[in-house]
Amino acid sequence: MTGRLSGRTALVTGAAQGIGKAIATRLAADGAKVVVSDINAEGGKELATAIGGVAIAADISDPVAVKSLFEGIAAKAGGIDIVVNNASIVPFIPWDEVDLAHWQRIIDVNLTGTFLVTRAATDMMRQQKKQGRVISISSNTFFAGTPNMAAYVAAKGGVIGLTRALATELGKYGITVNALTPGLVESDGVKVSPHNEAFGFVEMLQAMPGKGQPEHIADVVAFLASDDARWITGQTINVDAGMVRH
Ligand code: NAD
Ligand code: 4PL
Repeated sequence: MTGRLSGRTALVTGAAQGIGKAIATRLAADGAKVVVSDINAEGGKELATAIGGVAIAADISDPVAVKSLFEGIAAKAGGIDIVVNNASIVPFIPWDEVDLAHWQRIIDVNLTGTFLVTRAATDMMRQQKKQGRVISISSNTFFAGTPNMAAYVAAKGGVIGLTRALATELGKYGITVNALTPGLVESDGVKVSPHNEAFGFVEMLQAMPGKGQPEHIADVVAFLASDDARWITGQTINVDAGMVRH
């Protein structure tokens, strides 16, 4: 397929469902060869088959699994041009129930997992001596201070910090590093969680009516992955129908 991403290989983590699935589908439609990765191996395989991609299962919080993910990418895709850090746990947990075990699990997956994948992906990009794209999915909860997800909000702030620092260090290699902050999105995960009850409140705060959809996020990721976004780096693009302004 030809498109603005033809000839590029993209890794999308957490791509078996929700926003990650929409991102993988959109990047494939733009012509990219997509590596669909998820801790859910079955869901990943199903999507890879549907979009003509390659499925490689991995828990991004496990350094051994991330190492074998990138061995698989080298063997099956020959390299990587675009990495989309999308995999996360999206908890709903009041502060009084946040203990050390919860905190550590959320930081391990949502922040350290993003580090592990980004470490390996940018090393691979630099070996190829080509331009690269790092795109990480943060959340507008970092701006809003949304309740019932304190560890999540802290981890998402960490992703923005990593984005800002890494952009400076990797610019000279032609690698751009950016983050997106979606607002509440009606993803597969959100639909079956208490967050699904928040749409009324969130829509009241949005400048535009409607429920956020995975495709609203995927379309902006596709732009950041494209050559049109070559002069954008270190930025956080807020995609939430104007719920917050930053
Ligand atoms: P979701 O729960 O529907 O899907 C998340 C996917 O990540 C699942 O397929 C899951 O198996 C996978 N995953 C979870 N832990 C993993 C791990 N350790 N290793 C590999 N894969 C793992 O979530 P979603 O709503 O589509 O969210 C996707 C991204 O968007 C997340 O980073 C989330 O924080 C962010 N986000 C979501 C919303 C929202 O309202 N849905 C808003 C802002 C940001
Ligand atoms: C506004 O990232 O951005 C609920 C759940 N509400 O995960 C999020 C808002 C949630 C969000 C998010």
